[in-house]
Amino acid sequence: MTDKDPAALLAAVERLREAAGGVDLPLELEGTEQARASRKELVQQLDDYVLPRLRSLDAPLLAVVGGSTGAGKSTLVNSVVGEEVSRTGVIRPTTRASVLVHHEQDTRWFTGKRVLPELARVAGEGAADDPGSVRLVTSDALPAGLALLDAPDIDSVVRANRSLSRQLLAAADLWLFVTTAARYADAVPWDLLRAAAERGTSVAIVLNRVPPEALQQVRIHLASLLRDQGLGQSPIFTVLEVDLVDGRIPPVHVERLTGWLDSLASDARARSVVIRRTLAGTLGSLEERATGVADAGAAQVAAREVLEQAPRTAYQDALKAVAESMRDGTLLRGEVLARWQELVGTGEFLRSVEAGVGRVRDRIGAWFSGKQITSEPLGEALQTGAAALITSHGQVAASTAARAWKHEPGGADIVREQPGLAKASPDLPERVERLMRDWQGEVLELVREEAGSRRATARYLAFGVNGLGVLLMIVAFSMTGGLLGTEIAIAGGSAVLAQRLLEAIFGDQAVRTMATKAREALLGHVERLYDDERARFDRALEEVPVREQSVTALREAAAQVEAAR
Ligand SMILES: Nc1nc2c(ncn2[C@@H]2O[C@H](COP(=O)(O)OP(=O)(O)OP(=O)(O)O)[C@@H](O)[C@H]2O)c(=O)[nH]1
Ligand SMILES: [Mg+2]
Repeated sequence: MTDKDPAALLAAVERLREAAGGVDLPLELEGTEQARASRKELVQQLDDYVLPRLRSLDAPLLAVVGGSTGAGKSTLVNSVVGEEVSRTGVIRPTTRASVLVHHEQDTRWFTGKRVLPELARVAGEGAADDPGSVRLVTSDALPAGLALLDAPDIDSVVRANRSLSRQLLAAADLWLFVTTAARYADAVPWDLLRAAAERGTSVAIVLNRVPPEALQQVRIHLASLLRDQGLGQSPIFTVLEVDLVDGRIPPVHVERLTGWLDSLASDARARSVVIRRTLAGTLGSLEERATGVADAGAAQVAAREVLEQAPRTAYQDALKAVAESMRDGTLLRGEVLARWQELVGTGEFLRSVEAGVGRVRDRIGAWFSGKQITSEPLGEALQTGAAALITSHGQVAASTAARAWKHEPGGADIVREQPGLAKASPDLPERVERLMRDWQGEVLELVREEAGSRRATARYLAFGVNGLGVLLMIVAFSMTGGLLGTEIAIAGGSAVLAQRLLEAIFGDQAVRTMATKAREALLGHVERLYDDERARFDRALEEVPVREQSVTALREAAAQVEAAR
């Protein structure tokens, strides 16, 4: 920490706290779990330690006693204080919740939520085994200005202990690391010590339970290990293996340690050096850690964009496929063709129609008059065919989009939680039917409007609005691009014939316009329907909010802290 503007630094760290808490990591991507843990650690350390420390640099120094289970942490704290403030035991691990010992004068610093705000304060003897609590104990044996916190172990099988002890160590001005002659080379403590060294945290080591005959050797070895890890400056306090008196180490054996703690407490400068060293180290680590979280947030944004795109593509493809089938005559085959032939017959009439528009005009009325059959079955067949097409492409789109999600990072969980996404909405066929009815109404309206603008001819009357509507549907289902009105002979020429018949009544320009309108109206309906279907995917994504802006905010806040520290 430098002498830059402390208020600016505090404000920047406050912003960083908000921004880190605001980053969204809801999608299960590779590394997300790790990123969530990093974010939690970052946010906790800012709340537990960095912010309170920046707000009051002169608050008591908090020394957290950490180490392996059974190393004698609680025994040591009791011995330093000269009374049993923390339970010790033979069952591993013993300590589950933390105990914070401080001088009476310092009470105000710890009763409130200034530090470790997540932990409930428990006073006195009460059962303090809830890991979410910290028991506050006052002691005259400790000097004012320094508090000791007995933490759970860092390495037992109890996961809650491990995470709480790490949280507590992250809130320390000073790590008081307790290890034993038997276990000082264990891996877990060294991983933590290395991290502390890298960060610049103030660390002191207590080498406990040392057999007198091994003292020299073990101490030298431990010192060299510490040097290797960049902790050569950390003081080592050795405590000989002795018989406990009232469960405590006799004062003479912890004299050096208590003496050092006393001098630290009474020397404002020395205390400030320890405090600022750890604080500077932590402040220096913030940008990198925040950037790591921001990167994870950015990966979420990217993954989410991919997830958004997949259903869009699927439903666009479905709409394209429907449009294509309406163009290429697919809808005019099979049942439709059969009904059409029923209506107009085959062969001769068709050939006569192809011979020329003029002749058609002359013959239509005659040809149709007196026929018993109606255009209804044809209209039915047309609509049923189109409806089936629209429904099936809607179903394909749903399963395509869901399958894409299954294979995209972060998407699999959503599909697993909402298996219904893989199928079209249950009421899709119903809605398609309604859509076709609406469209039919519009087609008839087109015919009526066009007919109304000219006199009601005999030919018009011969077909009736419904019959002409059916013809218009046929033309609409066979147009290439809709605008050219190209006379493509499809499905036995039914489209050409329908077009000729309509043209005979309305003229070719009007027929082109009507067919284009009819076609576009239907595609418009289908597009809206598919939009609704796709919205189910959008809603599923809304439940996993990922805001790019929260990532940007975190990056900016991290850079501001870096500039202000
Ligand atoms: N003889 C002797 N026994 C000790 C000493 N320190 C601790 N013990 C015993 O070792 C056992 C564990 O001590 P604790 O103080 O409970 O250890 P801890 O590090 O707090 O353990 P956890 O709370 O589980 O993390 C207890 O039975 C203590 O009585 C010591 O210096 N000498
Ligand atoms: Mg303990």
